[in-house]
Amino acid sequence: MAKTLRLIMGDQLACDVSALEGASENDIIFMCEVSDEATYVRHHKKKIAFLFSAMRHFANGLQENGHTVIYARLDDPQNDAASFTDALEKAIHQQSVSKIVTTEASEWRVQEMQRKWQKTFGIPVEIRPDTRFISTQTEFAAWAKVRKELRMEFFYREMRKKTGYLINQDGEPEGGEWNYDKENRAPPKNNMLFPTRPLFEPDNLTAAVLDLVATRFGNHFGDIEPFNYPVTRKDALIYLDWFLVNALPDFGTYQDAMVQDEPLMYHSHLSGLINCGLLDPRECCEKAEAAFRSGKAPLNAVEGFIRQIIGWREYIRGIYWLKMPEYTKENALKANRNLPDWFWTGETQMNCLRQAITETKQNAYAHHIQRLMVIGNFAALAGLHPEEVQEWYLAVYHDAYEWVEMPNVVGMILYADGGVVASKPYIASGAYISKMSNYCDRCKYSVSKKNGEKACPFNYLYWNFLDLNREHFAGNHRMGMMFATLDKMADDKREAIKLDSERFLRNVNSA
Ligand code: FAD
Ligand code: DLZ
Ligand code: SF4
Repeated sequence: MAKTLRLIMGDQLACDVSALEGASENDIIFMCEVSDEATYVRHHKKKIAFLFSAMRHFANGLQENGHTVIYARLDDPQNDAASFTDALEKAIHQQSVSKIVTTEASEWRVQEMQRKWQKTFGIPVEIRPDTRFISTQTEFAAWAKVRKELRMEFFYREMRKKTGYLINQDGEPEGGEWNYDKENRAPPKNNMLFPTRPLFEPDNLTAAVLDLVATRFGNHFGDIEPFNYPVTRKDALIYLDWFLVNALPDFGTYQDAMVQDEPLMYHSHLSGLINCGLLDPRECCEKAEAAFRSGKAPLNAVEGFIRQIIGWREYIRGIYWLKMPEYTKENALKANRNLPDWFWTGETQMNCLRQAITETKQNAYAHHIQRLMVIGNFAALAGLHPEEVQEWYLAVYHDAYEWVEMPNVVGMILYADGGVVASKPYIASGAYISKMSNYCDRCKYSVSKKNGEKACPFNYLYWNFLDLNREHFAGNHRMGMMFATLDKMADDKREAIKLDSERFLRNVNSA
């Protein structure tokens, strides 16, 4: 009997994903581990292990609920398919499939494949929208079309109205303001104690995946052990509920703070779970709003958290689909330096970068301000090539998929899109990192020194960046003050900045 095959990809692990709508007993649900997905960039070992384990648990759950699931494991000797297309071709022939139902892939690269399947396989392929996002691509494009500047803040307000999150009975934003970001910038206090996270011991299934990944992808970046991520819907919900009670109340205030050897602080660590489908963005926001309404978390924390999800996350996705495929090649500032070697080892004497990259290596995670104002800030100031930076961010984080990584890198940290995402570059000298962290106390470089071999490199690179890119930012009113300060500097000071920057960048691998 001819059958319908429903494909579920590794970031579609939700029971209500559109490809499963209307599934009947006769249908085959197909999932596959394929080497191309793990190697088109050499993903962190923990990311591959996380997804394979989550996929296998998800498949078991579907089977327990009575579905017929065909699951191609990477270590199955019969599975020689390298790509989704190869794997599907094999399954179609083996199972006499007459139709494919799939949810649109989250990435351009995979959507290109999906668009070809109908012709390649000669059977109908139904590509359904991904309803897990709050805004559709059409909605975003319509919003963007009538605006000169695509600022997140205004899109976010539309999302607040659409969802009704933190909107009071009069239709006004809760507390009278749309955005409480100004209350979310406290530096860390001394000797802060952060709540201890629940850890999820690997079960037999996860242990087998860890062995597989260690064997097949042992030469990829990152540590595989210890591995204690939640990998099931049940554990993901435990993790979310833990966050709401133990970390959300302080999430807002210390959102921009960084502390030595504290990789998570009050951050949710939910991005990987949301992006792969184990958690729904709406349920995260609704539970956070309930915490506010019952007096368990303050408004600045809950608004901040909801803004990250329905504001930044949705906006970033909108930009990706609006600007692809050209977006990947953007390089407005003509940055062309290679990534320093220590991006792959963490072995640099700049403590802020050593911390952020070492934690990335250990956990496949760094929190937002480390990604933005330490690693990203450095990448912009040092003029690293956007495509190399994109590849790095896509490979090293467990939550990374091109749709979310690319606009954050191209638009937010590198200003490579010429100002679509950011109205001015997110750059700062060492003073910012010193104010927002306790990293500088443990650094070989001195944050108070502006020039010379011992000076914090962020200090001179910051002014050097402005000097080098002066023409590009000439008409940018938000940067007028920065250039006025630069212009007031004595000539010998500006010369020292230039020479320090050149010396540092020449020897960047040993910095
Ligand atoms: P929290 O700080 O607890 O925030 C809550 C949630 O808000 C996150 O889980 C995430 O879903 C969402 N969120 C917050 N900021 C953003 C943002 N800028 N874009 C999209 N979603 C956001 N996030 C990814 O999910 N995947 C990526 O590949 C990724 N790459 C990034 C690259 C750069 C250069 C930068 C600056 C940011 C990137 N982010 C990415 C966004 C953000 O840093 C991570 O979502 C966040 O650090 C994940 O940790 P968390 O779950 O503890 O987040
Ligand atoms: C990231 C990833 C990896 C490493 N491996 C697989 C895989 O073997 N099978 C799979 O279905 N998905 C995997 N993924 C996630 C996909 O890369 C992701 O679903 C697509 O890129 C979405 O466009
Ligand atoms: Fe980073 Fe500079 Fe501080 Fe060192 S002194 S930790 S390089 S900001």
